[in-house]
Amino acid sequence: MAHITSFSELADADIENAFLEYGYVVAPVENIDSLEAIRNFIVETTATFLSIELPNDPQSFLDNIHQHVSKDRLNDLRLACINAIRSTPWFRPSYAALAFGTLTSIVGNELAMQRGLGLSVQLPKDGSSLLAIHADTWDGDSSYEVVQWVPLVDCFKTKSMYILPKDVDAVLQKDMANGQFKSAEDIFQAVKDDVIYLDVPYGSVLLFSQTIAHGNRVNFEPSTRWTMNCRFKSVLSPYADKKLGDFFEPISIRPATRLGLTYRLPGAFDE
Ligand SMILES: O=C(O)CCC(=O)C(=O)O
Ligand SMILES: [Fe+2]
Repeated sequence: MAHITSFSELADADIENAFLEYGYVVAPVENIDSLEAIRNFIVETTATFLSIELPNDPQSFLDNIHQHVSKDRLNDLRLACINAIRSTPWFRPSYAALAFGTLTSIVGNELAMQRGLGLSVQLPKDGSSLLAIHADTWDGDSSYEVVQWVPLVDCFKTKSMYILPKDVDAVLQKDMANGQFKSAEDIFQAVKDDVIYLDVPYGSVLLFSQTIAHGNRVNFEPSTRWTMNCRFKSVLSPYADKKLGDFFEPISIRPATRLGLTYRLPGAFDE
């Protein structure tokens, strides 16, 4: 085994540097069985909701769901999936397993995980459930949070989300401070030639810093987008509006921290 002589050799330099340079990384999932279980669960819940037979090909079923559901029933379908996820205890551990090594490199090994997972379903050419350009920190999220974004179908171009390059984002945030924009659409128009639509095929996971402006537009691909998202943060890092206990749940706390959190100095030392 190589003799370690610097702390940087103990880190996963490629992942750390990529995350710092771009504000995101796309990595292969670390546990494909968990990903398949997650996708099958969503397929089964969807087939039950729509009263249709279980398909042989889950990917093509999800990609083509717009042939079975209209946009006025889409939110009910989404909520049926979210409720089914909520009452399935294996779902969140499986979700965390998809990128646990990468999360450890980027966030740490003592983690808090969002309790309620997000699911986004976007039918082709449907503008009804879009997220305008934003950074979650503008609206009360802590800058220590990272979003784990998992596609259940291949996501690319407008079937995916976009993020700003870090240098463009830095200029944007300065211009925003100068009060230059009247609306989110104004902001988007100013940066629309610079946004990067992320290429995240099924079988990979995107981890991004929600301090950098991002969002989505109408899906102009001929297939439906299905993606999940969930926030992770280092359990002892500062919280903003979303608190430990209600929004976040600790999922890994090491024994020394457990001892530290419950330790009380003997009375005499407090005085
Ligand atoms: O999924 C998207 O298109 C955007 C997701 C997002 O804004 C978030 O997870 O913070
Ligand atoms: Fe966001």
